[in-house]
Amino acid sequence: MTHNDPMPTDLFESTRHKIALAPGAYLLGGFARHAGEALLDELSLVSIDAPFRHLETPGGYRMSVAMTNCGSVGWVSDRQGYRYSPTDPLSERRWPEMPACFSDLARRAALAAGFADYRPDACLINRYEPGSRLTLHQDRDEAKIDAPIISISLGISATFLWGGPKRTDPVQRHPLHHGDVVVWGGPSRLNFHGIAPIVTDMHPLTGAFRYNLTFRHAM
Ligand code: MD3
Ligand code: FE
Repeated sequence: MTHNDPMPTDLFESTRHKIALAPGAYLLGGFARHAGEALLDELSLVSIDAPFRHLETPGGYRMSVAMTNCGSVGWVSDRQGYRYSPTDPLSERRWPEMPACFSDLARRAALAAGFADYRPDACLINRYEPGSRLTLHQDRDEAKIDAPIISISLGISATFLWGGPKRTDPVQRHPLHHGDVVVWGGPSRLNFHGIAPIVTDMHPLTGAFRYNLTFRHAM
């Protein structure tokens, strides 16, 4: 190689827009953009079998984010608490299978962030409309807490809030756009995080909605 050659940043995938947010946490800007249409087509098939619904929190509140799942288990909430369930409580059938383009993309994103052989068993799908928000929380219902969580943002943009290991730690804001992928592993895996209330907007592929896929090693 001569001194003029471009730097080979990554042998496997373009990670030109890889930003370290925290130890073990990376934002891969636009990593999933090329797959946006395919992901949204599969998402709409999943939601025919397992429709989006507003879950109830253990405290009795209706979540403003609508959710569904695919994979061998799905995240659910009701008056009993939060848990992973192999069946959809609405239909009492198994959740739809995780589409191959979902698991492929999650696996490639994990690899780009340094996590080899990522095999998620759960994909929670969140649907946001204007005003929907996710208050600061930790994701700690997963059995394999050392495996990273991978998030793919689709549609209109959002402001991601992320703090530290304590609820009272200072919160930083970061915009998430269509096609952005976040990989949360290592020491930041249990950090508090959320989504600020969604501002009205339009996206050519999703209209007034934002979708977020999160991949987890739940069982
Ligand atoms: C930081 N979803 O589903 S994804 C969730 O955009 C959730 O729908 C948000 O938080 C969304 O639980 C944010 C980014 C994310 C996911 C998991 C994390 C950030 C994280 C786990 C630990 C720390
Ligand atoms: Fe979360």
